[in-house]
Amino acid sequence: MEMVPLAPNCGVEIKGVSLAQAEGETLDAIRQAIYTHGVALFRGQEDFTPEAHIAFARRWGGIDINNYFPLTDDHPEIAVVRKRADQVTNIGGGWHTDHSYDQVPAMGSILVARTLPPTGGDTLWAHMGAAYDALPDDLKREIEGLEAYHTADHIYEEGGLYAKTDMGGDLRGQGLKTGATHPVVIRHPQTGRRLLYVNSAFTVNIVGRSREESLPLLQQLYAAATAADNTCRVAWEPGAVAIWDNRTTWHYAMNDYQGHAREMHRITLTGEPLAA
Ligand SMILES: O=C(O)CCC(=O)C(=O)O
Ligand SMILES: [Fe+2]
Repeated sequence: MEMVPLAPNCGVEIKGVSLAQAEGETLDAIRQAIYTHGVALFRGQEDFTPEAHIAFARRWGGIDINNYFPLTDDHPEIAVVRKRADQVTNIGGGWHTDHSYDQVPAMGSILVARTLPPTGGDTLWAHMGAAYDALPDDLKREIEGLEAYHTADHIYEEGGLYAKTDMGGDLRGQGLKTGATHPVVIRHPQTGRRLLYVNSAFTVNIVGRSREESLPLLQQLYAAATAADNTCRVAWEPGAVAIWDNRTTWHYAMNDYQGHAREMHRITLTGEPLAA
């Protein structure tokens, strides 16, 4: 197994492993690399079938079923992240952290490229440990001990962000109500590293402050989070798989392939409660 960083502060490519076979010490090393680098890219995984995808996720731990994305007919564990050639809107086309609106947010995801556009459709990640470390000391002091409220309702509800687009009809769960409170700075459950844990998609306000009062601080943190130094970018190819840690990273799916279809298979991995 060989590990090559994707960028100085975010992401790693892991070479010389077959995810369909990985278990035991190999799986432990993969896990550790993802906790540290935030996201790992694996190329040449042509034998990572839907069955292998599910089996690998079970070897990792629990599977969370996503409440909003369409599921594959044969495998309810697999969510379909699909944009048809005639659709304009994509899924995940803004910086976000999956499932931060759950009180026990998903640990991460395993995303497999199934149908790719001729060019474009890259995914970007930003490392929230690097983002926290780079904050000025006075801003670190200002956010010490704060908590924030997260929900997905404004994104997925009837009349919400997606419902207003041509992606609205594909999504489920419009009647669901979500809401969770997390520290603004968490410690990674495995590595102990301090991570910025607010995001522009699902974080609504700082606990004890209105949305309006919260926005200046949140926007300052969001701008710092996606500084180029914290990010990495993956250009997909057939057989590529990415596994990321939602606590450690944000991600962003580029929507620069209008007129072409793109389809990814995602399994969401169960996480644990987060603490400061
Ligand atoms: O399609 C992608 O590259 C990522 C989409 C996304 O945000 C997700 O699967 O959570
Ligand atoms: Fe996402």
